[in-house]
Amino acid sequence: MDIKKHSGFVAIIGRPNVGKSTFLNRAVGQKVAIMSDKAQTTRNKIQGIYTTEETQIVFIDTPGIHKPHSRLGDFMVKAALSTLNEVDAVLFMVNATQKRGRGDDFIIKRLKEVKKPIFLVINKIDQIHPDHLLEIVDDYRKELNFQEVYPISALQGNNCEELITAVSAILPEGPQFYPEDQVTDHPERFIAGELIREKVLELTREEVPHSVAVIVERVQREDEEKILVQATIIVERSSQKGILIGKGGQMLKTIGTKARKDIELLLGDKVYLELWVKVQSNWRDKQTDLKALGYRQ
Ligand code: GDP
Ligand code: K
Ligand code: MG
Repeated sequence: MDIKKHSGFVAIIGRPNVGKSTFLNRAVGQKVAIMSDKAQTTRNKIQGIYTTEETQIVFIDTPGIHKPHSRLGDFMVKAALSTLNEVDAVLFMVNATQKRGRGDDFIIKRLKEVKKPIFLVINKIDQIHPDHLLEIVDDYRKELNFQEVYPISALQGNNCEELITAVSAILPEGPQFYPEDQVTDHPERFIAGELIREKVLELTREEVPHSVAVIVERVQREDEEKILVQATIIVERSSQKGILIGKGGQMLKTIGTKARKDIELLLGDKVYLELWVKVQSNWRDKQTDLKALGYRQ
């Protein structure tokens, strides 16, 4: 007997830091979206692909919807909103440890116009007392109709399998879109750049804001054992360049070492990573620069 195959596209939406990337990475079992405790680290639509014999779910990690402050911000909001009309289901992720806020309400307003099944995913339940759960569910239920409600911990894994199974069940019957060993359709170059950016945000704390971008110029096999990766970190001010390089180059070295380890996991080979830092003021507002950096509309 043939196994019935279901496949489809599922958007994950939620305000910054609710745990979208963490869930996505857990679902596909590999690091495809960067995680950070700072808001708005995910800029592009990253597709994580979950494949079993019966199911293929192509997850789209939408950038957090927020009030735009620049061209890049505006781009991110538009990208997130357009995604909602192209998918088979939407996961609306909220943070169990925070009250419903303006960010959630902004999304709810948009979701009211979405005709696709919406799952309410209440994340970070590892941090709350179970008694509070019903209250949270009611609070969102009075705003929107949900297909189903799932309390999860993306970090610890609780209920994630169940959520994936429930989502699979409502996807249309049809062939799979991607080969089963493919977890993302983004080029490895892009992910490598995201991994470098993740380390920058992690290690520089408040000093270097989100104005940092990373361009991976080259990913090239050097010999049988080694892959050369060359990348440039772009900042807006020379003071930020100083911070990134650090005393005697120490900061850049640490960023490089940490990023290299992750890129080695990604590429499955030894990596030689060369990093540069370049100042380019106001890149966020220059349309041409955005295109050059790969943020296509
Ligand atoms: P995103 O902005 O929605 O993609 O959120 P991230 O996946 O980057 O997560 C933001 C922060 O929340 C990170 O520090 C995660 O480790 C943390 N986080 C995500 N999921 C959980 C969870 O289930 N429980 C706890 N305690 N923390 C979580
Ligand atoms: K984040
Ligand atoms: Mg994210």
